[in-house]
Amino acid sequence: MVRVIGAVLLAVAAGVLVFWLAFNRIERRREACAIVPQPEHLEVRRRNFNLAPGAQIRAEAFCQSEAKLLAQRLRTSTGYGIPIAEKAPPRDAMIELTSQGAKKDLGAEGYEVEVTTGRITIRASSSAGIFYGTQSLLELLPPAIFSQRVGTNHTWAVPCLRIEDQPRFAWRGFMLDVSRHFFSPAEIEQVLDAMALHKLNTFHWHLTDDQGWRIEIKKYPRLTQVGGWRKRIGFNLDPKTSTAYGPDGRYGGYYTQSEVREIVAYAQRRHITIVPEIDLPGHSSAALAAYPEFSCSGGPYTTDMAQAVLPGVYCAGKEETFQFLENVLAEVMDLFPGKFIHIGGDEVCKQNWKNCPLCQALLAREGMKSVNDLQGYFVKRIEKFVDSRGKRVIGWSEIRTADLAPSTAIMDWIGGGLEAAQAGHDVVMSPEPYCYLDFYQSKDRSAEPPAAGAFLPLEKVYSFEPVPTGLEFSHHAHILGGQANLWTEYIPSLRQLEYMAFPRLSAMAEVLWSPKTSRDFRDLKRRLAIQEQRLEQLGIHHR
Ligand code: TNX
Repeated sequence: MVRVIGAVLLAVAAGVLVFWLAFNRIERRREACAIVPQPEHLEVRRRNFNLAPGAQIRAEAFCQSEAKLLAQRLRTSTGYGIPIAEKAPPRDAMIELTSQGAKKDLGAEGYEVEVTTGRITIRASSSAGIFYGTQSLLELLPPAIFSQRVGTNHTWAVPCLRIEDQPRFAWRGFMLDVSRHFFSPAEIEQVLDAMALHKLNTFHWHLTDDQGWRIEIKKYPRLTQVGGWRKRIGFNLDPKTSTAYGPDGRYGGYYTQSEVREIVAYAQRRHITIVPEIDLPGHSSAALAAYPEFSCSGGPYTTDMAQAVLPGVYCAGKEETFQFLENVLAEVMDLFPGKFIHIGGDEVCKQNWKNCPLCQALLAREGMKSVNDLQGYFVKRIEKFVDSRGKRVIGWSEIRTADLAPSTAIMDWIGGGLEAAQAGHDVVMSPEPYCYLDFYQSKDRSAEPPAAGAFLPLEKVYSFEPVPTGLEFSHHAHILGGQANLWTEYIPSLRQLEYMAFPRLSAMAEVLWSPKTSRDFRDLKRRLAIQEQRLEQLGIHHR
C-alpha cells in the first residue's frame, strides 16, 4: 500500500516537473518575442522557421511595395537575395503576404502573422496591415536583422507562433519642430524609419515658427531666403553641435518643394501620413522678418530672438494678410496628400492687435468685444479656406472657439480636449505633462544636456491615458489618438534628437498601439533592452 502511494506520488511529481519545464520553455520563447509595441494577441509554439538562402517571398499585387521593403531589409543584414513573386506554387521556406482570408474585424491597420517551420504568412486586408506585419516579423528575428552590414554567424530563426494584432488608436503621432533647429531631409528620413519601426503613423512636421521658416513657397521666396536663416545657432548652444550652417556662416536651412515631395513619398511607403504645420497667427516672426508688411507695425522682425512668446503675429486687420496666408496654404496643401493641415494657433501675443488701428477697426466693424475674439475670427477665416479645398483643419488647444466647423480637430496640449470631444470635434491628445519629449529625462539636471524645464521620465510617458477622464463613452470615438512632441530649442543635432526621443517614444508608441489592459512597465523595460539593440543596429541613438 505504502509502495503504491509512493509510486503515485512520484509519478505526479514527475508530471508536474515535465509540465513546469515545458511551460518554462514556452515562457522563455515568449519572452524572446520582444515586440514593441506589444501585439494584442501572441501565442508562441514549439520549433522555429529558419531563414536561409533559397527563401522566397510571395506577395499579392496590393502589397508589392511592402514586400520590396522587407526583402531589402533582409538582404542588407542576411546577405540573402530573396526573390519576390506575385504568383508562385506553394513551397517550403516561403514568406507569404496575402489578403486571402484576412479577418475584417482587425480594422484598417490590423494583421495576422502565422509562423510554422515551413512558412511565414502575413495576412491583412490592407497594405498598412501587411506593413505592420512585416515590422513585427523583423522584431521576431535577432536584433542584427536591423544591421546595415551583412552579418555572418547568425541563425536567422523565427519562433513558430501566431500573432493577431491591431492598433488601439488611429492617430499615433510624433511631432518634430524643425524651426528652432533644422534637420536635413536625410535626417528626417531616419526619423521616419524609427517611427515606422514603432508602428507610429502620423508625422506632425512643425515647419514654421519664430526662429525659422523651413518650407519653400514659390510665390514668396523670401520666406526661406530670409526667414530660413538666423545669425547664430541661438539658445546658448555650442555652434559646433550642429552642421546646419550655410556657406555664409548663418544658421538654418529649408526644404525645397521637390525635397518635400520625396519625403512625403518616403513616408507613404512606410504608411506614415505627414501633417504639415504652418503656425498662425502667432509664432510668425520668421515669416514677418521676410514680409513685415503682413504685421501690424510693419516691423522690423528677426529670426534671432529666442523666447517662448514673441510679438511676431500677423495683422488681422489687413486683407493682404489673408491673401498671403491663403496663397501659402494653397502651395502647402498641394504638397501633402493627407487630410489634415495644422494651423498652429498656440501662444498668440495679442498686444500688437491692441495697438493696431486696423485690428481695432475690424473689431468694431464685426461687433467683436476684445482681441481674444480676433483670434477666433482669424481661425474661422483660415478654416473656411482650408475647408473649401477639401482639407481639414487641426490646431492647438487655443483655436477652440464656440463656432468651429464640425470637421475641425483640436490638438490638446494645455486642455480643451475633453470639451472639444463633447462638442463633437475630433481630438488628438498631447498633454504637456506626459507628451513633451523636450523635458528632462532625469531629476539630476547637471547629468543631462540642457532641456526644457520639466521632468518627464519613461514611466510617466508609459502611464499616459489618451482618453480624458470624464469623457462619456459615446464620445470616445472622437479621441483619434495621441502624440509625443519634440520641441527643439535645445536640440541642435539628430544625435541629441534621438537621445531625447528614445526610449520615451517607444513607450508612447505602445500606449497608442497596444491594449490598455496589457500595459506592464517591467515587461516593457525587458523588451526595451532588446529594442535598444535594434536601434543601435540602425544607427539610431538612445538614452
Ligand atoms: C510651447 S506646445 C510651445 C512651443 C515651445 C514649447 C516648449 C506649443 C503648442 N507651443 O512653441 O517650443 O512650449 O516646451
